[in-house]
Amino acid sequence: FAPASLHLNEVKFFARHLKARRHNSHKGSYGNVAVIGGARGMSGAPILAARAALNSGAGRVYALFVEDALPCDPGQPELMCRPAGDYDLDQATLVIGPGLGDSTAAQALLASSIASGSPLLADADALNLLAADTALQTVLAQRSKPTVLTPHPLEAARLLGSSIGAVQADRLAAARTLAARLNAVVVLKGSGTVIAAPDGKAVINTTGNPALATAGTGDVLAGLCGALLAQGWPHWEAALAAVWLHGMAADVLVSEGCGPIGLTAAELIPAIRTALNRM
Ligand code: NPW
Ligand code: AMP
Ligand code: MG
Repeated sequence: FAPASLHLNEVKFFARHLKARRHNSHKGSYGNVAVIGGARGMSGAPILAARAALNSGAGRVYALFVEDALPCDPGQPELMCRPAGDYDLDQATLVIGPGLGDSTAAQALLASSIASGSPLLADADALNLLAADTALQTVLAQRSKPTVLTPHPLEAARLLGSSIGAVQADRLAAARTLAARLNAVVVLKGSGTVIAAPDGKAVINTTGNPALATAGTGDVLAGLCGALLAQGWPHWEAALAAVWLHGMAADVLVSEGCGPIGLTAAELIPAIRTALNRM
């Protein structure tokens, strides 16, 4: 059956999931996000995801490093940066994968995250590790907590055991197959991002542009979606709204002359915050 397209009206409808900021609320009211990644040479990826989560309303955000934990992020000192082994994975919505690498420690963190009782978003290297471990795929498919996977076409191809060409030739089928097989909401990224659920429903996003074709924008999307999950959004709506807002932020920035050439992933973050508040 045909997919729906995602338009502003639907997104305004989702806004009911935005938690009202009650006068007597506190940081504990808006959820914890723990981003897990940051192998050597890729600390930027979890920092971008963690900054995106913080600026998208999560009450507390941890950046957990698989190796060489940064003492802090001087550009965003609100983040709590620490070694991943020092954190109880049941205490937060988990965003695992940005810059995670493929070390034994990374594999163990992915297995523990999947086994945790926390909502989970897996991206980037977490998906590559998952692609190489069919037993872990079975465990993932049995999770009872919300699971969101955000592959780009090559990550999707690795999970499907196919090629970028095959994924791109039928993006809807690729996203639906993965969603059904892994029992997760799947966000197949790229121009016309497809969001698919295990029951076969699927939506094609209408926002976004090639300004997003730059390093780190996927990491920002992961952090944004993690923040919505942590604030209590159901995972289908969180994935739809995150993809829509991420693309809308890029569209606004391009209209202001900040792209399509040279937009950076970090610049997306305040634009996402504005789009979220306007929503
Ligand atoms: P090509 O070039 O066409 O053959 P990889 P990665 C394809 C971290 N990062 N349509 C494309 O293939 C990430 O979080 C760290 C079609 C492309 O070359 C990961 O952990 C950063 N094809 C790790 O790096 C910032 C598409 O996939 C290839 C496509 C590796 O992630 C950067 C890339 O896939 C990065 O986020 C599309 N729409 N999109 C940091 N600052 O620390 C992608 N492809 O080889 O898995 O590498 O995505 O860069
Ligand atoms: P990643 O490859 O993980 O860094 O993710 C890239 C992000 O940018 C995803 O959200 C993609 O959907 C988005 N993106 C990349 N290229 C385009 C494009 N040409 N049009 C729209 N969105 C794009
Ligand atoms: Mg990525």
